Amino acid sequence: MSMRRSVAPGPSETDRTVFAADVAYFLTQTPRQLPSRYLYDELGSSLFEAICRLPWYRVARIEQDLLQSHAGAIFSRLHPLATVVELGPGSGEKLITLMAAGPRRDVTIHLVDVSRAALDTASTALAASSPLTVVAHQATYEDGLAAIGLSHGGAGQTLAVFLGSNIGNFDPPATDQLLRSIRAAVGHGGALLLGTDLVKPEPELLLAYDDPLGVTAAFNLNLLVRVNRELDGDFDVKQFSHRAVWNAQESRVEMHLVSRLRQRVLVRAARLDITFEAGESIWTESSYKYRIDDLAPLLDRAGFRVTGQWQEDGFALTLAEAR
Ligand code: AVI
Repeated sequence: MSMRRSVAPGPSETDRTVFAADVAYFLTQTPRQLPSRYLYDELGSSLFEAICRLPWYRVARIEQDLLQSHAGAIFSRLHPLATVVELGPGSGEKLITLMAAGPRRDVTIHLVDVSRAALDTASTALAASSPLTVVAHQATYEDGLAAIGLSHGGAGQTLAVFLGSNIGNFDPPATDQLLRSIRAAVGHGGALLLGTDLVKPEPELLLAYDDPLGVTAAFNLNLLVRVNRELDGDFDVKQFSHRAVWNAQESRVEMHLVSRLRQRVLVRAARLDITFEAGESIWTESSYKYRIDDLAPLLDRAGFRVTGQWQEDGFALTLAEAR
C-alpha cells in the first residue's frame, strides 16, 4: 500500500510575531488571559496526549469507543466521499479509527492544525494506516477551511470532522462563526461529524481538568515555559499554580494560572513589564460542555441538519448534513 503525503507551506517566522502580539494584548486584558491555542507546542501536544490517557479525562477514550462502534453507521449515512477535512487531528488516532470503516481510495484527507508537531504525528500515523492522500495545513481552522474550500471540487461529498470536544474550546460567538465556516467549506450537501463533551456532575468535570497526577497542571504551566523560551520572558513557573473552575452559568470548565505571590514578570519580545498580585490569575482555557438538546439548534443555526447522533457516558457524536 502506498500513500502520497504532502505538507502545504505554513506560517513560520510570522508565528513568533503573532504570538508576541497576542501575548501583549491578552496578558494586559482584564482578566488577564492567554489564548488556549498556544498550549500546543511540542511539549504541550505531548502532555495533551498524556492527558488523554489519564483515567480522569475520558473524552478521548469514550469518543474512540463511539467511533469504533459506529463508524459503519456513520458512513452508511454519507454519500460517496471525495474529501475529508479534520480540524485538530491530534495524534491522528480518531481519524484512523473512523476511516477504517470508510473508502480506501479516491478520497483526499486534509488535516488542519496550528501545531506542526501535531500535524507531523497525525500525518505519519495516517500514512502508516491508510492508502489515501493526506495534505497537512499548518493554519488556523478558519484559514485552513478557506484554503480547502477553494481547492476541492468535482464529484463527491466533503466531510468535515471536528472531534475530541475541540469545539468546547471556542466561546459561543466563535463556535457559531466556526460552524458557519465549516458549512461554507463543505458546501451544499457536505457533512460534519462533531464530537462534544456533555455537562456532567461538577466533581467529575473538575477531576478531568485537575488530575491527581498533575499532568493537566504541567500542560497549563508549560504555556509560561513557552512564553519564556519563545518570547524571552522570565516567568518563574514555580510561582504559579494550576486551577480548574466549573463555571455553571457559562457551562464551561476554565483553566487558570494563579500567581502565588506579588511578582514582576518581563516578556521582552512582547515589550511587557507586568506586576501580578498574589492570587491574580491568567485565564488560559475554556472548555464548554453541552447539553444534548443544545446540539441540533447549534448546528441548525450554521445551516446543518442532524442526520445521526450517538451518545455514551457523557459524550456525543453528532453527524449533520449541510442544507
Ligand atoms: C483539546 N481540548 C478539547 C481539551 C479540552 O478538554 O478542553 C484540552 C484540555 N485541557 C485540559 N485538559 C484537556
